[in-house]
Amino acid sequence: MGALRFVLGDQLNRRISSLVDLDPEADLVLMVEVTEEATYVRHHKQKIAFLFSAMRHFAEELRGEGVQVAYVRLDDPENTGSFSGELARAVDRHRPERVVVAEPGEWRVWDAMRRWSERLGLPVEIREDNRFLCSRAAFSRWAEGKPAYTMEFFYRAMRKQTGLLMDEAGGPEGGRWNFDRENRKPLPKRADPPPPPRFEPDAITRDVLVLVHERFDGHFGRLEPFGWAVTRADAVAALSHFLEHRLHSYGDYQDAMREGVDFLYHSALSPYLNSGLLTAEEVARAVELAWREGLAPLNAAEGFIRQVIGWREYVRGVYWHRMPDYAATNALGATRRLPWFYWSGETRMNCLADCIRSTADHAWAHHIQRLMVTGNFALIAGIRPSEVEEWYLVVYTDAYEWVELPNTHGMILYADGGVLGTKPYAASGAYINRMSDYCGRCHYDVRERTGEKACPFNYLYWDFIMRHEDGLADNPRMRMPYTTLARMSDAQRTAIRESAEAFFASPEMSPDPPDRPGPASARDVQPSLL
Ligand code: DLZ
Ligand code: SF4
Repeated sequence: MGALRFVLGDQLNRRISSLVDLDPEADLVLMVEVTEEATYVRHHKQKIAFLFSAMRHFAEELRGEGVQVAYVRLDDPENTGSFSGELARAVDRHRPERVVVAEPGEWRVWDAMRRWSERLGLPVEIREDNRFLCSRAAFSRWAEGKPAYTMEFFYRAMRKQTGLLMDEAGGPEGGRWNFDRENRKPLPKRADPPPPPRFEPDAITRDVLVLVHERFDGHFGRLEPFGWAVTRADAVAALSHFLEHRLHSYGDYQDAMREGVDFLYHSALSPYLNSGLLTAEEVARAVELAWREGLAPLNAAEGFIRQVIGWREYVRGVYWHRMPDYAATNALGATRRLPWFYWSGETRMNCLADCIRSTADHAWAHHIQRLMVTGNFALIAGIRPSEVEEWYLVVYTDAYEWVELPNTHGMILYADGGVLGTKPYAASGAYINRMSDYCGRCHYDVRERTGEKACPFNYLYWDFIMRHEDGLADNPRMRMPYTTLARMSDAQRTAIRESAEAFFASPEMSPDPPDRPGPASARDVQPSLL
């Protein structure tokens, strides 16, 4: 036979570089469901189900085209459980001339992949992942020698490169590159955002749901109801629904939160983008067209396109440019264990309870919940980066390390000391109160700064500011809080310190499940979840 083309679970695109020159007569496509990928961190049940079902559908589509596919199911008795093991077994079985694969999304897999050729005694061609608009090499050329990787400049270069939202004179549409200032409105009471469509599980998905229920029942999150699109056609339908029903208000309310309204005006397309069902380019072009046709204002289209061709490409670039060292830093010296409530959702802090509930229900939460609620809390409470990172990688359907690590390690936790962001995104309860309706139904009082009833975000924020005075007070973007801190009396500082200490010692912050004391980590416990 000709080439063995290995397609990983997050590479489900017919135009991916590893398939562009596929010869259906001579080549074979290999796809494998393997325990190692599902359990190196214990992914959310819906994330595994989404990917297995999308993989099985993709294999069916290829077969429908006449392509030969070797698809190894998780419950195949001969399954060795790993990418490397399954590739070796497939090479033994099919004796290809060479292996072709697109570069993976995680350093760990890349590291193994680089050794495949030697291990197999066969040429292994690792091709650039052409789903990204900026290659790893192009990003490194852009970043090399720069003292800071300023996302805004990267984004402008991407706008010029793609021509997206550029006017005829070569400038940005609307005369500005960035309309972020317009995109911070709280949600008005009367707003009633239509949720994204749900897709009824077909026979393939139902089979996968049974498998996930049997094999991964101890993993975090609810498996059902399951409503993600698992085919390209349905992902395209989800994109159309977003363009028609939510894009128009995406910009205005992208930072808003409302209890029990999980999707607001967000697209929830990230699982499809990151697994290959949709590409960044087609989604960004569709959004631009929607704006040109008058379906959405410029601040919405620009805000969305910035996330897709700016931020998303940028974090991937930083990841590959800085790995493997990037993950190892802990600039703020955070060492506290991740509280158990991140897994159980059982906390009296209403904002956190709702964001974790949404995460358990859908394996998804929107960016401001991830950044300013679960993320902000982990930052100001000083939670150990590796534990927070594992949580983010586990719980979200769209999470692969290339996107999760820079967002968590850099953007949320400032553990990279400012490679990605210019300051830590720390905020007190006032921010959450301004952008949501969470505080009205909370056990804690957002107006109180210290004491038992005070919102923990308030004293943890000021405790964070005090703890890091040495490292952060000179940062020009932190001038405001340090000016306020300088005006605080010793008694106020002591009260903050004492409230924080009492909270850290309270059951809310325990890293262990209430009925199971002792060391526990997400890897070795069975969260009995929500
Ligand atoms: C996330 C994931 C899971 C849960 N399972 C599989 C799998 O069984 N087979 C597969 O090919 N890919 C899976 N993935 C996605 C991989 O983890 C992903 O391709 C790597 O992290 C590299 O990006
Ligand atoms: Fe969250 Fe504090 Fe508001 Fe409660 S009072 S919902 S803990 S911000």
